[in-house]
Amino acid sequence: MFDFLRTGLKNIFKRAESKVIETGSKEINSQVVEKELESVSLSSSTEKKEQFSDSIFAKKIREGPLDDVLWKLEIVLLEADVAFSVVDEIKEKVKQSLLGKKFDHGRCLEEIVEHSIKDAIMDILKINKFDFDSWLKEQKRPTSIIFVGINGTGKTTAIAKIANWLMAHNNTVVLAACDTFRAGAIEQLSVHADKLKCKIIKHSQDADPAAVAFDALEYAKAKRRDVVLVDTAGRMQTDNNLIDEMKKIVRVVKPGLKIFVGDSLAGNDAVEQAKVFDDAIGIDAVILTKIDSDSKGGAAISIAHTIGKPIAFVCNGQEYGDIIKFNTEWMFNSLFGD
Ligand SMILES: Nc1nc2c(ncn2[C@@H]2O[C@H](COP(=O)(O)OP(=O)(O)O)[C@@H](O)[C@H]2O)c(=O)[nH]1
Ligand SMILES: [Mg+2]
Repeated sequence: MFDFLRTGLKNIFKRAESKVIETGSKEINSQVVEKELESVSLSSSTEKKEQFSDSIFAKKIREGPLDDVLWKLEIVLLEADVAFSVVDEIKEKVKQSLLGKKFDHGRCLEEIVEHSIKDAIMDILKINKFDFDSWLKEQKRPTSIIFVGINGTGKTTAIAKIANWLMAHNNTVVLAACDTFRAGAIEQLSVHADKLKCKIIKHSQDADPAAVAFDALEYAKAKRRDVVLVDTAGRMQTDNNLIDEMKKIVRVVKPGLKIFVGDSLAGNDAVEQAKVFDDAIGIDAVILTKIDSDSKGGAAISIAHTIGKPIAFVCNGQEYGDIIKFNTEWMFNSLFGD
């Protein structure tokens, strides 16, 4: 996972050494040293002593070679499909933290650049504050969750995983088969319902998805079920009919949570799709799928920061258990851990 990006960033840390430094700006001349030593020892100010040692022993990070490091950082991030706006922000943060910075001879520049880049990426990831279990605890029952996204991103599979998760945490679940558009979609969700032993509400293909969602919610109210999971048809962001249909489902069931499901392999495209769905119905959180085959990590880094909505889960395989609650530390360790 994220191997491409991990390797690219490591190479930047290594290349930084010996490229961006110059010796302290003050010439080391024995007379100056003696004079300054004298005045410093007369003064009790530790600040003054530090300034003095800086001027003699520090090395400084210069702008020209730093630009070279920033340029390489930009290339690595863009190749990893990190969104443009996020790349710019990371570069700016790194530049601000490094430019003109002094460090003593004992410290290795590679480490300093590494810390600066890690800090900048951590800042970008911080938007991801969403805890599914805490959210669930606060909901009136039944609550509903709608899953939207384009075709094949993994919505139906993610629904089955979430159903499994909810049931393992003592919640009762109803599946709403609202993808009445794609042939085989109702059957696909029914197979999951059978395996998981949970209730599914379905109509025939081409039925009004909003009617299916309404029935599922009514069923959950009557039978005192906890959570309704609403599957929807994959739609291109340009397909207005399907977008309207999705808005209608949202009006009818007023979901407690609206989740955009994005395929991490789509990189920047996933970010663009998320924006369109967010504009149409207002997304609350994101699930990123297929990160088991994602070597780049661009979508995982940029999606939450770009649309301002957190990643709730990432999916890393096709089994029911292949779902991980997303948090910043997890992502950070996946990028930079051993
Ligand atoms: N490797 C991998 N495959 C996945 C993951 N999630 C879904 N898939 C596969 O992606 C394909 C499309 O998934 P599906 O749930 O039908 O997508 P939908 O059209 O959005 O409902 C299926 O073959 C899934 O098994 C994942 O996290 N990792
Ligand atoms: Mg589906």
